[in-house]
Amino acid sequence: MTLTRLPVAGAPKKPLAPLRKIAIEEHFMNPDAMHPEETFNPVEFARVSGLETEFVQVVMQRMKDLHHKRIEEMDAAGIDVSILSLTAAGIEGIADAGKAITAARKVNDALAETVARSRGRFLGFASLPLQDTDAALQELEHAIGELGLKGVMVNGYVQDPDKRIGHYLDEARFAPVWEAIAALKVPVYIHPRPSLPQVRETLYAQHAELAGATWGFAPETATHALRLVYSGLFDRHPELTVILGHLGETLPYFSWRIQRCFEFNPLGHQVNKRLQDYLCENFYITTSGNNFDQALICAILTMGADRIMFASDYPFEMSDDAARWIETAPISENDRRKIAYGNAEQLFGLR
Ligand code: GRE
Ligand code: ZN
Repeated sequence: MTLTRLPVAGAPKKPLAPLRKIAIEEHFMNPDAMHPEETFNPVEFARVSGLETEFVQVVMQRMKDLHHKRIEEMDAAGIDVSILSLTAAGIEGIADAGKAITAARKVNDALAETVARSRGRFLGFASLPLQDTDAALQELEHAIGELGLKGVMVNGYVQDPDKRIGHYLDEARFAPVWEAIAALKVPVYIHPRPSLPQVRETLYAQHAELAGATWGFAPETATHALRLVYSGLFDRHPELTVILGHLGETLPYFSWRIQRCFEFNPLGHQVNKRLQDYLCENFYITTSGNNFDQALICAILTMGADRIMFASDYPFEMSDDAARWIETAPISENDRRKIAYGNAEQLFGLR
């Protein structure tokens, strides 16, 4: 008789403890709080985001569920806590400031209730009516100070009443908001939204399939982040923390070239540090919707594992795909734990 298998003498009887996770970019929508013609028209959402309508229909159902299937999916993925945020374009997409103010208050109050009822499974990011900075300051105080939300979600540029104009957060009008955020010591998540119509009509003409999460969201959001850096925001407020999704919207990969070209061509802009330094000191990135070993390793080599947090980008992605990926990605166990939950615990004061 020939035996071909080795004896399993000391095999552990119990499986290893599963990797617990905190997920940082997990979206919901609140149709009750929003004005239907302002946002969440599924056909319009599909059109501007470059999505198939069938995909949007499923995503919208998953989006509205804050109880059953969502919790089941979290359990199956080993996600202890999800930090919930209003999906893009959210409050930022509302052209009318008055409507934005009302909607933000409703969304934040309802979110705080959902968090309170969740027995610790949910935390939340606040939405701000940035169309009116005084109102945004009030809402910030309410949402963070009174409701206990954990930071601010900003879905890209803030809509001007003129639909072809968007306001990026480096504009001077937002200076008091950044000051208040710095004082509160909470992070700001800058999430993609579709580029302005004139960009979609030109750069993505005949190529709606490229305008959204495939590609267009990344340069849109990376540019927003770079505008913050080169406006000197982080020199004025070195304690600010900005979070980017999708493993940094390409910035870790491109940071050397940006820095290099900026050094030769600053065109009147001056900042104190290298881009890589700002990425390491003022930014966190999440793994949302980018379960790619090579990109993760680039991000670790650029920013360090201390600056990366797990996210699944529910409901646009399957949480269990993201979970199985981070559980087996070719990185150290120490880095895996930091990314899965440790960095989030530290940043959001959950320990
Ligand atoms: C996201 O939240 O990342 C997202 C959208 C819209 C389409 C696809 C997608 O907001 O991943
Ligand atoms: Zn997202």
